[in-house]
Amino acid sequence: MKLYYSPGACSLSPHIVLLEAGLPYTLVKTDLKAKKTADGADYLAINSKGAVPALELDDGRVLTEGPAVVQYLADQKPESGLAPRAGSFERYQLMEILNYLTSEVHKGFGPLFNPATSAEVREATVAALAKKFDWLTGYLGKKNFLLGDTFTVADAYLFTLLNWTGFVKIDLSKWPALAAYHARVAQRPKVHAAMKEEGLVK
Ligand SMILES: N[C@@H](CCC(=O)N[C@@H](CS)C(=O)NCC(=O)O)C(=O)O
Repeated sequence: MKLYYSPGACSLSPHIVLLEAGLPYTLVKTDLKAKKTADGADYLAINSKGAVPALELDDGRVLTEGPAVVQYLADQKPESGLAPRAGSFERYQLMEILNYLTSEVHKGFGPLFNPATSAEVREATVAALAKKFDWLTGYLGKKNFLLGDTFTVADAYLFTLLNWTGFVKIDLSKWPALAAYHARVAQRPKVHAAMKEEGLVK
């Protein structure tokens, strides 16, 4: 399988999942502005939406949209526990939180990555994200991971999103439980390995 990624982007989530699941993969770095892969191929021909992640299977089929990609990967290694069994209530709870992360949290960061965003819009965007972080704090509660004691694909996604607070200068220490969660997940060997492969840590 090939994972099309950009360093530190939301594609870090499936990258972590590939490593946690122990699946073989190759990484293809993608220039999101130029819409070109590192070897000069037209990225729009791979994913016409122009966004990462995209997962290319060995038979050439391509799957996009982070929440779908990570569930596909987890289902290749059910014994990894990275996703509850398909069809179980717990699996719908995983989809519930993945959907929240993708539509409410991930997209909530959008204006903060746009250099044209005004100070007023930035302030409103940070205030809206703060409410999502409050909610996530309550949802996490005293659990180690989003769904309980087991690291799942949802944790790979939330970790990736919380990582962005550093880039956009949101002080995560205002949410001590999320900051502790982020630090805990960062220590997982496979998470560290993914960050290292993307050049995010030494
Ligand atoms: N709905 C997509 C969104 C993916 C997305 O927002 N990717 C960003 C990086 S985190 C991207 O590639 N942005 C560049 C672009 O859309 O042109 C998903 O969940 O996978």
